[in-house]
Amino acid sequence: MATAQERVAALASLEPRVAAWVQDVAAHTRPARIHWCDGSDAEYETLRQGLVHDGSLLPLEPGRFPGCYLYRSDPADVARVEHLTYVCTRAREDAGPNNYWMEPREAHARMDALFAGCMRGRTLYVVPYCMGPIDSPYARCGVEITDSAYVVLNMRLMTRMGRDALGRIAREDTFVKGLHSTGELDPERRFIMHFPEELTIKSFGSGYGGNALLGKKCHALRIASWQARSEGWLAEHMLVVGIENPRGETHYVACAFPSACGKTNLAMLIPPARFAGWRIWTVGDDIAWLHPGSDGRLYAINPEAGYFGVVPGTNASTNRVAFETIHRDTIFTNVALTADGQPWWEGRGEGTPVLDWRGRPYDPANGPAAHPNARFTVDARRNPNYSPMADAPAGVPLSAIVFGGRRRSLAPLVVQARDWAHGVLLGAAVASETTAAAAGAVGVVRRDPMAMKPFAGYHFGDYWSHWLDVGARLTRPPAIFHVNWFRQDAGGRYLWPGFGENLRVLAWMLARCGGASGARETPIGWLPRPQDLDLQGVAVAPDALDELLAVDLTAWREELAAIESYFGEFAPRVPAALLAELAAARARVAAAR
Ligand code: SAT
Ligand code: MN
Repeated sequence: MATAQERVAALASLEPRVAAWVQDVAAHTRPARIHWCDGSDAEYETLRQGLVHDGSLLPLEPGRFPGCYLYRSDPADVARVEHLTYVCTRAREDAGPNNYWMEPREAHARMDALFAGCMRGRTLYVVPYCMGPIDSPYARCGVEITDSAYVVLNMRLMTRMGRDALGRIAREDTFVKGLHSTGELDPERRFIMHFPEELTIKSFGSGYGGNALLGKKCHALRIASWQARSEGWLAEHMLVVGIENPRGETHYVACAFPSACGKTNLAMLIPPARFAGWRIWTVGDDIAWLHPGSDGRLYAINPEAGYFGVVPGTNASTNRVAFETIHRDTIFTNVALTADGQPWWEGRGEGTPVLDWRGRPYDPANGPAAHPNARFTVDARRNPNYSPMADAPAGVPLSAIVFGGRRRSLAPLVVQARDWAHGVLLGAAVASETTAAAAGAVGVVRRDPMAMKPFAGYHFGDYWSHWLDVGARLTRPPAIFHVNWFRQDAGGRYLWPGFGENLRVLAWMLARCGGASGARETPIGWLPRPQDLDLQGVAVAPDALDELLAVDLTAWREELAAIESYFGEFAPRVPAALLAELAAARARVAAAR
């Protein structure tokens, strides 16, 4: 058997460009050791044991949660930090008003100063990874250098990581370089910098999720959206599901909702009793790369290989698939603990917390027991409904694209766009109440076009143009919809039950795609009439339904004016065709009574 040293040498010799970069980084960061990750089970086990040994991973009660561990992040490092996340393009305008921008030389200088000597006494891990099925022409590779073993474990679960990825990198012209150090976890010395023109990411000072697992938001969305624009495809913040009807036909749908708005729940939806014989197959729960196919349809792959989902609220009735999936081989981050060492979170439905997410004796006066952005990391193949098409190199053809936001009022349960360009308007106008997935105030309405506000790696005006261009290349484009599962009445009660019942809305959409269900035309698009939705067996009061499917023209007049002034922030790069769509929508609303 090869020694660890021989294995490293063999891996390094596979790819001299990576080896040269690793040497440069090591000379600057001064690690005590360098470890090239091969992605093997044995390596995973060794790293995991190391973290258990030093106390950073806590094994959970093995009877109910075999192979599960708890990781507590630094209490000041629990979410993405958008105000510290930059897109560093040579021309400021290319990053757009939707991104924080820094001049690339200055950004490199700042980051290099932070990285100088930062790995002294630590191990530098070289993490080669592939985003997307390893043999897909649409997949793209990267290498993350990190000094966090927790990051390595998560990258192993979230990406195709190790030897095969490195082999692919050796055959390709480019790879994304991601450099990460947890530093001292000092929020004052924390930055996540993107250099799309150099296919480079530098992230310092955070060990959390989207800040540190560089394959995820940094590569698969910010850098990839930039690459996608020049290569003619789309990198989107979307789940992808296959919806199989009782006749055995499966249609694929991609849905863009902001972080912590239920993408994972929808991706793993369990049909209500009324929909016996239907099945939902998960292709992905967070990110989709979309490519026009030679047949004029739009194809999706999921660049990820695991789920980094919100834990609180997950239980047998909200998301039984996720609930069962996370009972083995799962890393929990920032959940609470019961007396017998089980993970606990608000909405788990059983057990009592004794230690909160920070490891303190649980006291409700300190807030929730589990952090509201507590997460699970688990291999997607553990999901019993993992789509047999999830690893298909060509991806899956999309029948529909669904945008959505979390809005107490205004946006109806569902509306269908008139055509692709109108759908781009619906996507560009997405607004949502903020959630705990990002640092900052929760519950404030903000515009979040295509749910990409924190993730588009370039100017939104150019991004909308690109969406229109991609649509123009599709002879059989997916239909586009907008949904809002989060409507509330005056008393703050949800009007729609959500979760599995959302299939009723999805079924209407698919029937629309096949021309088989009714709708009424309104100034904001096509809405189902109450009789168009299958509501048998669901408790929605008739007046709640009326409210869910109403179009309040006065409110929409204001909304469209607000959208116009929002678009104004992106002038002069907002495409004329999008402004024309908006003007047409305003004219329709103005003409309606
Ligand atoms: O922290 S992550 O960016 O990975 C999760 C999310 O915000 O969707
Ligand atoms: Mn997300």
